[in-house]
Amino acid sequence: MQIRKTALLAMMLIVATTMVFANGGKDAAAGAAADAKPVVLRLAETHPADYPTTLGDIKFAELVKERSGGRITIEVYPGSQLGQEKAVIEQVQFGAIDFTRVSVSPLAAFVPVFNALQLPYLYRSETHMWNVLLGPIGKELFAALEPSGFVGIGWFEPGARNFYNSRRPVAKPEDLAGLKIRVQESDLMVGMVQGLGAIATPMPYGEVYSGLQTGVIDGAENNWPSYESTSHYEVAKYYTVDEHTRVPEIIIASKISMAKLSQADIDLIKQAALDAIPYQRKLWAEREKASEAKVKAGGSIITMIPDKGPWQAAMKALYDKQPSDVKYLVDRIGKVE
Ligand code: GTR
Repeated sequence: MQIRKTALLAMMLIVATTMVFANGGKDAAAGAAADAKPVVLRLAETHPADYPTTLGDIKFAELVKERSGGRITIEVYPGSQLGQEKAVIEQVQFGAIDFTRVSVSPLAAFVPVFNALQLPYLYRSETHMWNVLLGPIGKELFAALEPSGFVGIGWFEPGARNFYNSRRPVAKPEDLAGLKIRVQESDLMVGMVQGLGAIATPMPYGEVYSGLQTGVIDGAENNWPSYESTSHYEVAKYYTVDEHTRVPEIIIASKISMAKLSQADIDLIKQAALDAIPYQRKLWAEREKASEAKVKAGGSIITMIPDKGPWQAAMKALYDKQPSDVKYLVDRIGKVE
């Protein structure tokens, strides 16, 4: 009797164990099925569909789709359909938009240490900037995004920014005196324009054309492709090639959206963004030339600045008033090859 009881217990144990294992297997399969569920994510872009940076976003989305076997779709919404940059960054922060490609300038209003990447005359060249972005400093800055609810995904080429206005040719900083210049929604950019003796007006990108047209502002500043694609050159024909900043373009994701993905998927997304860079940079270089030719043909009057010395000197106060974490990074950026 005792033996039969023990045998029964042993059998029950085997059955129970088998059930546990079977169930464990089922859970694992369910996990894999959940991973395999298609995901659709949205990316907000301010530029029009044919702009090199938007095409870079699209390349990034294509790589993600291909490498996830069609499982992860990133829909790119160009032309500020999802809002202007500052508003979009806020939405990314609380998870209503999954990704955005923005300029570091408005992002620095949320994560101020990013000001270290947009100070005037910071980089010796485009190559210097890329070495900073793709090196340890770029990685540290990505990490600095996380406490504010963002995940750093990738960088794109921004070109150099130049001043333009509707009033007069500008050949030296003093020529800007009294002009109302639109800047991105960034305190650092306000400080930069004030340092040059002009009146800074922060304003969303999408409002600049009418601002110039109605005379609410006299000028703005941007790279050749933006000056051309927005048609600002039609209403502000004096363009000064002072190349005061290179403000990196960045793709960020919402931490809330990324928390729903596996680490393997996040890694796949980051690698895709990295691999889209050469494509965007190639298109960027082509568009810079095409835009320059187009605005010149359209009647823009170009002032070259061979000696940037006086412009750089006017920025000293801006450097001096940076907090210590920014100064520390600026110092390290200077040492990057
Ligand atoms: C462009 C940049 C945009 C936007 C714009 C602006 O160069 O690519 O993301 O920041 O400048 O001036 O607002």
